[in-house]
Amino acid sequence: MAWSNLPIDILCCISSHLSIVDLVRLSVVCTSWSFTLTNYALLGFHCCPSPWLLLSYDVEEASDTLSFRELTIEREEAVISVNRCFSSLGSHTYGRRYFGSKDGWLVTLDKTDLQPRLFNPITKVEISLPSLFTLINPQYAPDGSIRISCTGFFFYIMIDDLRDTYIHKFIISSNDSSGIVVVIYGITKQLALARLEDPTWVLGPQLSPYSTEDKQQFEDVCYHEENQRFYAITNFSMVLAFDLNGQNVELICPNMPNPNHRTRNFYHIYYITFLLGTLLRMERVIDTTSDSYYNATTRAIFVSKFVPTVVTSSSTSSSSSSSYSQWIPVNELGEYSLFVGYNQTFSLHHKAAIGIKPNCIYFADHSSNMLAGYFDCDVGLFDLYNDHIQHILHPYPRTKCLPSIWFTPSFS
Ligand SMILES: *[C@@H]1O[C@H](CO)[C@@H](O)[C@H](O)[C@H]1NC(C)=O
Ligand SMILES: *[C@@H]1O[C@H](CO)[C@@H](O)[C@H](O)[C@H]1NC(C)=O
Ligand SMILES: *[C@@H]1O[C@H](CO)[C@@H](O)[C@H](O)[C@H]1NC(C)=O
Ligand SMILES: CC(=O)N[C@H]1CO[C@H](CO)[C@@H](O)[C@@H]1O
Repeated sequence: MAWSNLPIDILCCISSHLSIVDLVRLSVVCTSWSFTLTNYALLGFHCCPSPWLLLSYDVEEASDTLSFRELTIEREEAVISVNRCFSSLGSHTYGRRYFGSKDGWLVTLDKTDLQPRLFNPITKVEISLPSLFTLINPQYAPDGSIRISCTGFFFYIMIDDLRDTYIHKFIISSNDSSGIVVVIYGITKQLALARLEDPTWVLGPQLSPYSTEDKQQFEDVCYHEENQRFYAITNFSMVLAFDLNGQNVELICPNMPNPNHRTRNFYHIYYITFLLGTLLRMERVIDTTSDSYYNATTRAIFVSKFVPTVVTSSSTSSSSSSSYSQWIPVNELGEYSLFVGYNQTFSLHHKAAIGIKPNCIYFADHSSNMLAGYFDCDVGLFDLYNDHIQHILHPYPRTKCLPSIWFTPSFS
């Protein structure tokens, strides 16, 4: 049989062992393979997922080029390797900041109309979301700043800084017309939701019915496909679940603040995700002793799994029963690794994915302050087997720049 006549099932099977880059190479071998692979999405071809890093020092806002670094392992250490570059992207990227999302999508955001878009750099498909100005409702001051009211106070922000200080993270459920995007935004890190084709954002669940801590704020959100709900965690470790309309809010875990959450020398960031049906919380401990705005460094990441309400009733009196939920430490992610940062948190299986170590948490940049455009250069991995931290990039002082983020290329 001629190579060009290989049955589709065999091509499909081969593709599942290839990286996306090799799959693209395969598609240009001959017209018949090209035809098959162009219709790839319909046939359900899947290549190996490979995490890429969009490095902040490769990002230039006034540029129509996007370049990603691949990850590999050399002598047991994770390193960044080949550069994958996409050029001539024009208005898809020009003047826009990137946020990670999922399944090959980036969220891009410009400064002037604050209108986020989902963009897939591989397929160049782009989907617009409503402008975040529909949410913020700013008042313009004569000096070019804007006034935003927040819990009875007013803040003044230069309009140019709004995007980089005020918008923290986007989490998407799916890319079809029923897809919902949640944004974490504002000084007090609140939630809002939009359907991909909606004209406006609507406010998400509020903390007030569940907690009286006014200093509480949302830190991360994840989406659970099976029960079609979002789960949001606050910096007091409280978890709320809500449906695709932001309704039917359920308190999953009450406040359980870590007393050391924010000390002079350390602060903690929570991330949340589901792995094999279990709700996991990652607590990233960041050392700020170097006392510099862009040198805060990750020292450890603790993973816990959520054990829902256990009802205990005392044997002496049946009326005295108490219920409690718990976070139980976990030091085994099986063959998986997790990726956290300015991104939707995600997990990859090390045998299914290319170039990653198992049982690790890969982390990327974060911000330890609210200064516009200052991010701590802090990219590396934490190995849960031996609590070893490896930094992939060395901290370097930077002036205004955008954070590095994880990305998994995909055709979907
Ligand atoms: C949560 O964040 C707020 C605002 O940054 C801060 O004032 C508060 O101390 C944090 N709470 C905890 C438990 O870290
Ligand atoms: C950041 O840390 C590096 C080494 O860890 C050091 O060389 C550099 O001077 C520090 N920069 C600042 C601004 O503190
Ligand atoms: C959304 O994702 C699905 C697969 O998850 C894909 O088939 C579809 O083409 C995507 N839609 C767009 C507009 O990219
Ligand atoms: C930019 C980026 O890192 N995006 C990743 C964030 O998380 C999703 C999974 O939810 C990955 O698929 C993305 O590639």
